[in-house]
Amino acid sequence: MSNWHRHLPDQMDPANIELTTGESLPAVWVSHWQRQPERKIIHDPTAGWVSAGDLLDRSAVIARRLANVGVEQGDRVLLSAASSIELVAAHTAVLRLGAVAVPTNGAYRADEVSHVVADARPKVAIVDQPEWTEWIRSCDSTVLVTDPSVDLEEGSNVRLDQVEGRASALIGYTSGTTGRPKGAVLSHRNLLSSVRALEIAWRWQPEDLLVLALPLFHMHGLGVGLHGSLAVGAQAVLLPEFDVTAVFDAINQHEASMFFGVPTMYNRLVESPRAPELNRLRLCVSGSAPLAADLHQRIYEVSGQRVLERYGMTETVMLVSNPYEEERRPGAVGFPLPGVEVRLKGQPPEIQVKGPNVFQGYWERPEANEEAFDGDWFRTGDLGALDVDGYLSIVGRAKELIISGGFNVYPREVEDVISQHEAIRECAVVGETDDEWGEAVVAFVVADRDLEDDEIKNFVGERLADYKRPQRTYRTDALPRNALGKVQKHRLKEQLTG
Ligand code: MCA
Ligand code: AMP
Repeated sequence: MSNWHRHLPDQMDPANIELTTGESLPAVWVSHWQRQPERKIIHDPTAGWVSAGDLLDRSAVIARRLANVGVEQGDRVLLSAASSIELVAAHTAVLRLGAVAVPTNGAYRADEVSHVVADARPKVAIVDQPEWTEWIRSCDSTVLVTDPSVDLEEGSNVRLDQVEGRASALIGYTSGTTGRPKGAVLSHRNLLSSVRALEIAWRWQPEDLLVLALPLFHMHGLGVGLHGSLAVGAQAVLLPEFDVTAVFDAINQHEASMFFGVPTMYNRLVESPRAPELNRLRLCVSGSAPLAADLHQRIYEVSGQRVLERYGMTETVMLVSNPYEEERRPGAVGFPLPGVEVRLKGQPPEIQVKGPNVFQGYWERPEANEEAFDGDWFRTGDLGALDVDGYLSIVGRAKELIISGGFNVYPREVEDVISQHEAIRECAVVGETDDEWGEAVVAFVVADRDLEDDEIKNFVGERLADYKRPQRTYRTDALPRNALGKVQKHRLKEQLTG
């Protein structure tokens, strides 16, 4: 299925769509910056606005500093910090140098950080949490750790913006069924073709101003929000954390036109007495987790805003989107974006995808790559259905995954940690339907003794990111298993709903 025309403005011919011509992300960004150096492009609450010319200069300085400590094309640079202009300058510098950004979730604890460091082997880490220095160095003492100002000595001139579209730009860590995150390697072409498709489909214009409260260490905030704004030559206002009042204030103060968020954010925005202010925006987009049809409707009722839901993945950037002009159908994710082809294969039908947006494969994981592709189709692990009008819906997941507030949690990773607890004999982790988080992580345990409510939560929180902590723990005498001894998680979920 590739009915891209559903996304195109009337006069645009699908045959003439050229998403990339082999250029890199920074080549596109820099061409905007050079053309209008005085234009204000990114705002953060501490530094105010940065102009295109300033970002051009600042990213060049940082690129020279990184080059001076030995970072070369293809080398990895880990980045993890709250959103700020400093972080944007560092990220764009890494890409201008031809190095590969490894954005890393700031909620990670020591073991999770060590895993990324050991796997990606970055030359430099740019981080804003002091304890990460110790965690990174104890894993690999050769990594140079610096804060987002990247206050290093500047070397001589280096050639910037030289990489080609097929070069690697970013490694996004995402887990598989094994629970240990794998690095999805995305090229400049992958990332650029996806934002070009969104530019067309969402009518993204240089006049647009995006309120960006998503973290810049996952694809949604970074690969869509930031890269898109820079590639279009539009503006973005960064919020270092999501706060309902700050979002509405930013919409008003900056006369914003767009907001991108996960359903949990919309759930909080719609509860606010200021919810009608959402109608000042030209476009509200939701993704990363299913947007409940009744939340979609509630937002419309209080604000007149029809949220546009889209579907993406770290490995594929953005895949499918509701149309801008036709009906934005609640409960559906819409049509494949320009350049993207989608098919449903197997029983139950799995969503498979190909296109210039599909990643290069998992970093140093040949076996995982074998499993992830069916010929040249990438297997998303999501289950889909098409309605009579051709809208795609996500109806389930073939992969074991919990999505809590837009963050992915792999049950196996949490189970491995709970199993280390001295009182636990066995455990199983599942997602429980939850009004605020979409799904909440919960644990079923067979334990030797009574457990305090927060005991497992705190035990996991010391070892894994806070959003992976089980919000509730249920004690049971035995876990339901099939004849082969495999835990029947669907039966545990039935207990929760029944
Ligand atoms: C925070 N907490 C969470 C989560 N976030 N617990 C479960 N799930 C979460 N997602 C914990 C906090 O540690 C805290 O614990 C308590 O919940 C309440 O914190 P609060 O301050 O209310 O939360 P918050 O800091 O406001 O965070 C909520 C959030 C955040 C803004 C919705 O989760 C978020 O930024 N989500 C976006 C994730 C995202 O960018 N996903 C894109 C992935 P305690 O009270 O014990 O201290 S990319 C992707 O999926 C693909 C490509 C796609 O399609 O986009
Ligand atoms: P990630 O690995 O963080 O990139 O998460 C990708 C996964 O998020 C997809 O495989 C889907 O399961 C899920 N996802 C993203 N967008 C949506 C959406 N609009 N509705 C339902 N699930 C979504």
